[in-house]
Amino acid sequence: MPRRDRQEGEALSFAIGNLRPTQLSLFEPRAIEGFEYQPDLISREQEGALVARFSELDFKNFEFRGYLGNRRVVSFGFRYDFTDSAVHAAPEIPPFLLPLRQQAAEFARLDASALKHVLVTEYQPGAGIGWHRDRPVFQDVIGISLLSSCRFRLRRRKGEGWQREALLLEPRSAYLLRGLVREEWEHSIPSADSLRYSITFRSLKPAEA
Ligand SMILES: O=C(O)CCC(=O)C(=O)O
Repeated sequence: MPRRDRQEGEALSFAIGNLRPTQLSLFEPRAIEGFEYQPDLISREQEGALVARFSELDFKNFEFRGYLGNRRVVSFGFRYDFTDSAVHAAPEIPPFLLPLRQQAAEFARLDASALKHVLVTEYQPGAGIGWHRDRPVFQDVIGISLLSSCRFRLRRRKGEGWQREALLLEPRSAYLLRGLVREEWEHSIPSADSLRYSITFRSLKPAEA
Protein backbone atom coordinates (compact mmCIF):
# COMPACT_ATOMS: atom_id res chain seq x y z
CA MET A 1 0.00 0.00 0.00
CA PRO A 2 1.43 3.44 -0.85
CA ARG A 3 2.77 5.33 2.17
CA ARG A 4 0.15 8.03 1.76
CA ASP A 5 -2.76 5.55 1.89
CA ARG A 6 -1.20 3.65 4.78
CA GLN A 7 -0.85 6.77 6.88
CA GLU A 8 -4.32 7.91 6.03
CA GLY A 9 -5.71 4.47 6.87
CA GLU A 10 -3.94 4.35 10.17
CA ALA A 11 -5.29 7.64 11.35
CA LEU A 12 -8.85 7.60 10.08
CA SER A 13 -11.70 5.79 11.75
CA PHE A 14 -14.67 3.02 10.57
CA ALA A 15 -18.42 1.13 9.96
CA ILE A 16 -21.18 -2.34 8.53
CA GLY A 17 -25.13 -4.09 9.04
CA ASN A 18 -27.04 -6.97 7.64
CA LEU A 19 -26.34 -7.84 4.05
CA ARG A 20 -29.60 -8.13 2.23
CA PRO A 21 -30.45 -11.07 -0.02
CA THR A 22 -30.03 -8.71 -2.97
CA GLN A 23 -26.31 -8.46 -2.27
CA LEU A 24 -24.10 -9.83 -5.01
CA SER A 25 -22.54 -13.10 -4.03
CA LEU A 26 -19.33 -12.59 -5.99
CA PHE A 27 -17.32 -12.31 -2.81
CA GLU A 28 -19.86 -14.24 -0.71
CA PRO A 29 -19.70 -11.78 2.13
CA ARG A 30 -21.05 -12.91 5.46
CA ALA A 31 -23.53 -10.61 7.10
CA ILE A 32 -21.89 -7.76 8.95
CA GLU A 33 -24.05 -6.05 11.52
CA GLY A 34 -24.93 -2.52 10.48
CA PHE A 35 -24.15 -2.95 6.78
CA GLU A 36 -26.94 -2.76 4.20
CA TYR A 37 -26.73 -2.76 0.43
CA GLN A 38 -29.29 -1.59 -2.13
CA PRO A 39 -28.66 -2.10 -5.86
CA ASP A 40 -30.23 0.39 -8.28
CA LEU A 41 -31.08 3.08 -5.76
CA ILE A 42 -31.06 5.48 -8.71
CA SER A 43 -31.79 5.15 -12.43
CA ARG A 44 -29.27 5.47 -15.28
CA GLU A 45 -30.91 8.79 -16.19
CA GLN A 46 -30.43 10.18 -12.69
CA GLU A 47 -26.84 8.94 -12.65
CA GLY A 48 -26.13 10.72 -15.96
CA ALA A 49 -27.76 13.94 -14.76
CA LEU A 50 -25.73 13.91 -11.53
CA VAL A 51 -22.41 13.30 -13.30
CA ALA A 52 -23.21 16.10 -15.76
CA ARG A 53 -23.40 18.53 -12.83
CA PHE A 54 -20.04 17.47 -11.37
CA SER A 55 -18.12 19.70 -13.81
CA GLU A 56 -19.52 22.65 -11.79
CA LEU A 57 -17.97 21.39 -8.55
CA ASP A 58 -14.71 22.60 -7.07
CA PHE A 59 -12.99 19.25 -6.58
CA LYS A 60 -9.67 19.29 -4.71
CA ASN A 61 -7.24 16.46 -4.05
CA PHE A 62 -8.03 14.83 -0.71
CA GLU A 63 -5.63 16.26 1.85
CA PHE A 64 -4.56 14.51 5.01
CA ARG A 65 -2.16 16.41 7.25
CA GLY A 66 0.09 17.53 4.44
CA TYR A 67 -0.33 14.43 2.26
CA LEU A 68 -2.33 14.68 -0.93
CA GLY A 69 -4.43 11.68 -1.96
CA ASN A 70 -5.07 10.88 -5.62
CA ARG A 71 -8.85 10.99 -5.26
CA ARG A 72 -10.56 14.38 -5.53
CA VAL A 73 -13.27 15.51 -3.15
CA VAL A 74 -15.72 18.30 -2.45
CA SER A 75 -17.77 18.69 0.75
CA PHE A 76 -21.11 20.36 1.41
CA GLY A 77 -22.99 21.20 4.59
CA PHE A 78 -20.02 20.36 6.77
CA ARG A 79 -16.44 19.40 6.02
CA TYR A 80 -14.08 17.41 8.19
CA ASP A 81 -10.70 19.00 8.74
CA PHE A 82 -7.90 16.55 9.58
CA THR A 83 -5.69 19.40 10.78
CA ASP A 84 -7.82 20.13 13.84
CA SER A 85 -9.90 16.90 13.78
CA ALA A 86 -13.16 18.87 13.74
CA VAL A 87 -16.11 19.54 11.47
CA HIS A 88 -16.55 23.00 10.00
CA ALA A 89 -19.30 24.67 8.00
CA ALA A 90 -19.00 24.08 4.25
CA PRO A 91 -20.99 25.50 1.31
CA GLU A 92 -24.68 24.60 1.35
CA ILE A 93 -25.74 21.34 -0.23
CA PRO A 94 -26.50 22.24 -3.86
CA PRO A 95 -30.18 21.84 -4.80
CA PHE A 96 -29.34 19.23 -7.46
CA LEU A 97 -28.15 16.85 -4.69
CA LEU A 98 -31.29 17.22 -2.55
CA PRO A 99 -33.45 14.60 -4.34
CA LEU A 100 -30.59 12.12 -3.94
CA ARG A 101 -30.30 13.04 -0.26
CA GLN A 102 -34.00 12.23 0.12
CA GLN A 103 -33.48 8.82 -1.55
CA ALA A 104 -30.45 8.14 0.66
CA ALA A 105 -32.45 9.09 3.76
CA GLU A 106 -35.35 6.80 2.80
CA PHE A 107 -32.94 3.93 2.20
CA ALA A 108 -31.44 4.50 5.67
CA ARG A 109 -34.84 5.17 7.33
CA LEU A 110 -33.71 8.66 8.35
CA ASP A 111 -35.11 12.15 7.96
CA ALA A 112 -33.27 13.84 5.07
CA SER A 113 -32.44 16.80 7.31
CA ALA A 114 -30.27 14.47 9.43
CA LEU A 115 -27.88 14.07 6.50
CA LYS A 116 -26.08 17.34 7.03
CA HIS A 117 -22.82 16.42 5.32
CA VAL A 118 -22.21 15.37 1.73
CA LEU A 119 -18.89 14.36 0.21
CA VAL A 120 -18.60 13.90 -3.54
CA THR A 121 -15.50 11.88 -4.45
CA GLU A 122 -13.95 11.39 -7.87
CA TYR A 123 -11.75 8.33 -8.42
CA GLN A 124 -9.83 8.63 -11.66
CA PRO A 125 -8.21 5.36 -12.84
CA GLY A 126 -5.48 4.55 -10.31
CA ALA A 127 -7.17 6.33 -7.41
CA GLY A 128 -8.49 4.46 -4.37
CA ILE A 129 -8.97 4.89 -0.65
CA GLY A 130 -6.87 3.28 2.07
CA TRP A 131 -8.04 1.41 5.17
CA HIS A 132 -10.00 3.61 7.51
CA ARG A 133 -13.07 4.04 9.65
CA ASP A 134 -15.11 7.16 9.09
CA ARG A 135 -14.44 9.77 11.75
CA PRO A 136 -16.28 9.33 15.05
CA VAL A 137 -17.97 12.75 14.76
CA PHE A 138 -20.14 11.11 12.12
CA GLN A 139 -22.92 8.63 12.84
CA ASP A 140 -24.57 6.92 9.84
CA VAL A 141 -22.84 6.80 6.46
CA ILE A 142 -24.62 6.24 3.15
CA GLY A 143 -22.51 5.83 0.01
CA ILE A 144 -23.85 5.90 -3.56
CA SER A 145 -21.66 4.67 -6.41
CA LEU A 146 -21.73 6.16 -9.90
CA LEU A 147 -20.38 5.05 -13.30
CA SER A 148 -18.20 2.08 -12.25
CA SER A 149 -18.28 -0.80 -9.84
CA CYS A 150 -15.59 -1.28 -7.22
CA ARG A 151 -14.51 -3.82 -4.66
CA PHE A 152 -15.45 -2.67 -1.15
CA ARG A 153 -13.10 -4.36 1.31
CA LEU A 154 -13.78 -4.72 5.00
CA ARG A 155 -11.61 -5.92 7.83
CA ARG A 156 -11.58 -6.05 11.60
CA ARG A 157 -9.07 -7.23 14.14
CA LYS A 158 -9.32 -10.92 15.02
CA GLY A 159 -6.66 -12.20 17.41
CA GLU A 160 -3.27 -11.48 15.89
CA GLY A 161 -4.72 -11.04 12.41
CA TRP A 162 -7.70 -9.72 10.51
CA GLN A 163 -11.15 -11.01 9.60
CA ARG A 164 -11.74 -9.89 6.03
CA GLU A 165 -14.81 -9.53 3.82
CA ALA A 166 -15.34 -7.91 0.42
CA LEU A 167 -18.21 -7.16 -1.88
CA LEU A 168 -18.89 -5.49 -5.17
CA LEU A 169 -20.45 -2.04 -5.15
CA GLU A 170 -22.33 -1.68 -8.41
CA PRO A 171 -22.91 1.65 -10.13
CA ARG A 172 -26.16 3.28 -8.93
CA SER A 173 -26.15 1.19 -5.75
CA ALA A 174 -26.14 2.44 -2.17
CA TYR A 175 -24.65 1.07 1.02
CA LEU A 176 -25.31 1.96 4.63
CA LEU A 177 -22.73 1.83 7.40
CA ARG A 178 -24.29 1.98 10.84
CA GLY A 179 -23.50 0.63 14.31
CA LEU A 180 -21.04 -2.26 14.52
CA VAL A 181 -19.69 -1.87 11.02
CA ARG A 182 -18.91 1.75 11.91
CA GLU A 183 -17.30 0.87 15.21
CA GLU A 184 -15.37 -2.36 14.62
CA TRP A 185 -14.64 -2.58 10.91
CA GLU A 186 -12.41 -0.64 8.56
CA HIS A 187 -13.07 -0.33 4.86
CA SER A 188 -11.01 0.46 1.78
CA ILE A 189 -11.36 0.53 -2.00
CA PRO A 190 -8.48 -0.53 -4.26
CA SER A 191 -7.31 1.65 -7.14
CA ALA A 192 -10.05 2.19 -9.71
CA ASP A 193 -9.72 0.74 -13.24
CA SER A 194 -12.08 3.33 -14.65
CA LEU A 195 -13.65 6.57 -13.53
CA ARG A 196 -15.94 6.18 -10.51
CA TYR A 197 -17.73 8.76 -8.41
CA SER A 198 -19.21 8.26 -4.99
CA ILE A 199 -21.59 10.51 -3.12
CA THR A 200 -21.39 9.98 0.63
CA PHE A 201 -24.05 11.35 2.98
CA ARG A 202 -23.30 11.36 6.69
CA SER A 203 -25.29 12.26 9.78
CA LEU A 204 -23.50 13.82 12.73
CA LYS A 205 -23.34 12.30 16.19
CA PRO A 206 -25.88 14.05 18.49
CA ALA A 207 -23.14 16.05 20.24
CA GLU A 208 -22.09 17.57 16.89
CA ALA A 209 -25.52 18.03 15.25
O1 LIG B 1 -16.11 5.81 -2.38
C1 LIG B 1 -16.71 5.25 -1.48
O2 LIG B 1 -17.80 4.69 -1.62
C2 LIG B 1 -16.05 5.19 -0.09
C3 LIG B 1 -15.73 6.56 0.46
C4 LIG B 1 -15.14 6.49 1.84
O3 LIG B 1 -14.91 5.44 2.39
C5 LIG B 1 -14.82 7.73 2.53
O4 LIG B 1 -14.89 8.82 1.94
O5 LIG B 1 -14.48 7.68 3.74
